Amino acid sequence: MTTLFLVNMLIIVGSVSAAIPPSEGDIVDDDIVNILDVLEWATAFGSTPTSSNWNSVADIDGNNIVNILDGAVIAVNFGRQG
Ligand SMILES: [Ca+2]
Ligand SMILES: [Ca+2]
Repeated sequence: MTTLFLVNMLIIVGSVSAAIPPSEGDIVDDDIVNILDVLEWATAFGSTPTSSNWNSVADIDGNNIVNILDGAVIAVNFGRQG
């Protein structure tokens, strides 16, 4: 009974956390935070909405500039898989 309950909880928790949203660093939305997301962020680095290299998804904290704070979110979540 208790074991079955725990297994069910793990399944529920696992399914809820299966996908990583772009807001947690998965800019290239493939459910893993890796070098591709870093490259996408680096390409947009320093950009604002009027820049030719602007990428709204890379602006993770939504302050209209892609900078080190957005990169920090990627760094914190680097290696995570959904
Ligand atoms: Ca990714
Ligand atoms: Ca930002």
